[in-house]
Amino acid sequence: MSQYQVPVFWSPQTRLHDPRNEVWVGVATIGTEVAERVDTILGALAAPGFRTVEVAERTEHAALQVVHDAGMLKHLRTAADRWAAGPYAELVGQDRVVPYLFPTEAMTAGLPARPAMAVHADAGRFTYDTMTLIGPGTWPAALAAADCAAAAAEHVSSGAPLAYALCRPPGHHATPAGMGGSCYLNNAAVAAEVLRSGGASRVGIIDVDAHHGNGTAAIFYNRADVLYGSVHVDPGAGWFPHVVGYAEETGAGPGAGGTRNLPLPEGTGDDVWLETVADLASWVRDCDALVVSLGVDAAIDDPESPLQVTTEGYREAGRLLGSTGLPAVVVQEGGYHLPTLGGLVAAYLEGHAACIG
Ligand code: SP5
Ligand code: ZN
Repeated sequence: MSQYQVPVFWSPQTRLHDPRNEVWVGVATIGTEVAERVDTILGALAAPGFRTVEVAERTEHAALQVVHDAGMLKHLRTAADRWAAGPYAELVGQDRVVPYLFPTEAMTAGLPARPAMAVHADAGRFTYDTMTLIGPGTWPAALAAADCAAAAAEHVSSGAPLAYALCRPPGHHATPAGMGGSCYLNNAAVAAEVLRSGGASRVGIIDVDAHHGNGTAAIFYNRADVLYGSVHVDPGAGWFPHVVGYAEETGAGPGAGGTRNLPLPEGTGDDVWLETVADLASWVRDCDALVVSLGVDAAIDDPESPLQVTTEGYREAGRLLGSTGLPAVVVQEGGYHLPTLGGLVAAYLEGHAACIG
C-alpha cells in the first residue's frame, strides 16, 4: 500500500452553482451536474490515503486569461447580474440566464451584427447549447473550480508527484470562447497552463471522461507544447459533443500530431477501454507533466453514457497513468451516478497513488 497521501484540493464555493432544470431537446430535465457531487466525492475521499486541502478564495487566476477569451469571461462574470437587473427575471420568474437565440453565421449571414443588448440574446454568443445555464452562483463556483485546478497544479509544480482537484462545475467542454456541456471554465486547461508556467516544457492531457473534451482539444489544437488525448464514446454514434471528437482530428500547424481522439462504440467495457487508456499513457510518456481529465461517467451505472467501465477498471486506469511516472494533476470532470461516483474517483486515485514511492 502506498504511503503517499493524495492532496484533495476543493472549495465550498463550488457548491454554489445549481443547474436545476437544463433545457434538453426542448424539455426541462433535472440537471445531473449537481452540487451534491462535491459532497459525495469528499465523503469517499475521507479515507486513509487522502488529505483535503481547502482552497481559499482567490482572484481570477492569470491562466484564465490565457485559456479563455476576455469577452467570454466578462459574460460569465456579469450575466447573472444583468439578468437580475431586469425586467425579464421578474417577468419570467426564474433567476438563470437561458440563451434563446444563437447569433451564428446562419443568423447574421454576413451582416455587420452587434452584440445583443438583452443578456438572454447575448448569451447565445458564448454558449453553444441549452443545458449550460448561468445562475447567481455559477460564476463564483466556476471560478473556485478553476482555482482548485490551479492550486493543485501549483502544488505539483512545487514537487508533489500527484494532486487531485475536486473541480465542479466540470470544464473539458469549455472552449476558448464558449460554454457548453455543463462546463464554464476549462479547469484542465488551467492546470496545464500552470504546469507550463511552473517549468514543464511539455504537458500531456489524458481525458478519460465518457465524452470527448472538445473544449480542451480546441484550446490546444494548434499548440505543440500541450498534447491532448481522449478516449470517449463515439460521437458518430450520436453522442455529445456530436460534431467533433473523431479519430481523424490530430492537431494542426505547430500542434500537428499533438491530438489523439480514440472513440469507442457504445457498450465498450473494461478490456478495450483499458487497452485504449494504455495506448494514451505510452503516447504521453515523454512529456514533463500529466493532466488527467477524470470523468467517471464511462462507468457502467452512469446515466449519461453507454460505456461499461467498472470500478476496478477505473482503478486499473489509475495504475496505467500512474505508471508513466509523470508528476500529475488529476482534475474532476463528469460522473453523475451519485451512489457510485465517490467510489469510482477513489478507485482511480488509489490506483494512481499506488505507483508512487
Ligand atoms: C462534463 C460532462 O460530462 N458533460 C456532459 C455533457 C453531455 N451532456 C449531454 C446531455 C444529454 C442529455 N442528458 C439527458 C438527461 C435526460 N434526463
Ligand atoms: Zn462526460
